[in-house]
Amino acid sequence: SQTCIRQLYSESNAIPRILITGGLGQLGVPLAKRLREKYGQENVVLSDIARPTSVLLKQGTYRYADVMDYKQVQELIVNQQIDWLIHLSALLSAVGEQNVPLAMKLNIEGVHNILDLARKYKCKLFIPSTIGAFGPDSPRNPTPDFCIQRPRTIYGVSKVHAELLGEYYFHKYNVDFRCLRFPGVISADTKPGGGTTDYAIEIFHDALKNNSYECYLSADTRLPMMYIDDCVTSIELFMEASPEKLKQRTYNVSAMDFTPDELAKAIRKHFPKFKITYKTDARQNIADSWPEVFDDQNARRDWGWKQKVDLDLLVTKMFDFLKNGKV
Ligand code: AKB
Repeated sequence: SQTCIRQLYSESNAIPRILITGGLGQLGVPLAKRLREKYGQENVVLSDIARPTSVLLKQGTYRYADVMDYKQVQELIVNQQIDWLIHLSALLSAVGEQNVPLAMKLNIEGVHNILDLARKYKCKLFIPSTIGAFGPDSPRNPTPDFCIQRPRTIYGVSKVHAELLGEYYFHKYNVDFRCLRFPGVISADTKPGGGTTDYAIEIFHDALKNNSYECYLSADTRLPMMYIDDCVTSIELFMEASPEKLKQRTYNVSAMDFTPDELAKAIRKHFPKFKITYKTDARQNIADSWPEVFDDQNARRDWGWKQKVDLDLLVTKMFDFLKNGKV
C-alpha cells in the first residue's frame, strides 16, 4: 500500500522532497497527484505563475515561482528542502513559433537557471524533451534515440539544447539529469497547451459537442502519441530507476502512433456519425518534420518502460472522462 511505500522510504531516509515547475500545464497536476500518493502530500510542491483553483490548493502545497527568476526558485528550493526538481515550464511548438523571444527566454534561460540550481543544491533533475527535438533530416519511421537532430522550431531547438546541456552537467558536475522525449500527450482534464499534437485532444471535445471536427493536419499525418496516465508512469519509473540501469540520460518513450484518419475511425466506434474534415495550417509543416513512429526500445530494455493504453482504450478513457468526469 501507499502507506507501506512511504514507511519504507522514510525508514531508508530517502523520501524525496519534490518541486514541480510549470505545474499548472498538462502534465503537472496529474504528476503531482501520483507523486503525492506515493511520497506523501507534504513532500510535493507544485509551482507556476498562474493562480491555482481552490480545488488544487486543497490537494497540497502550491507556490508562485517564475523560472526566469533565479532567486525566487532558489529560495523555494532552500526553504522547501527540495531533492528532486521536475522542470515542466516551457512554451510548446505552435505557440513558440508565435512568440520566439518569449520561447527563448522561458525554454532556454529557464533551463539555465534550473540546471545551475540542480548543480548547486545537488538535486535530481527531470526535464521533458519531445518528438519535436527531431527535424526533417532525422529518420522518421522509426526515429531512434541517437540520430541527426536538426529541429526547425524554437521549441525543438530549445529542447535539444536542454538535452545536451543536461548531459553536459551530468558528465561535468555529476548532476543526476534525466530526460524523456515525449510524443503527443493526450489528456482530458486540461485544455491543450499550444502544441502541434493538440488536434488529438480537441477532436474529443468537438466530437461530443458537434459530432464533427475540422482538423488542421492532413488525414494521413502520422505522429507518435501517449495517454497521460502512461506519461506520468514513465516519469515515475524513470525517476526511480537506479543509476546503474541508465545507459543514457535521454530516452525516447512512446505508446502508439496514429493518423487523424485512424483516430476518427476509432472515434466512430463510439459515435458512428462522427465526421472529420481537413483544413491544414502552419502546424502541418511542423508535423511533417517530426517522427512518425518513435523507437523507444532502449527505455523498454534499460528500465522497463511499457505502456498500458492503446488507441482503442485511449478513446474509451477520453470519452468516459469527458462525459462523466472520471477515467
Ligand atoms: C507539441 O505538440 O508541441 C507537444 C510535443 C509533441 O512536444 N505536444
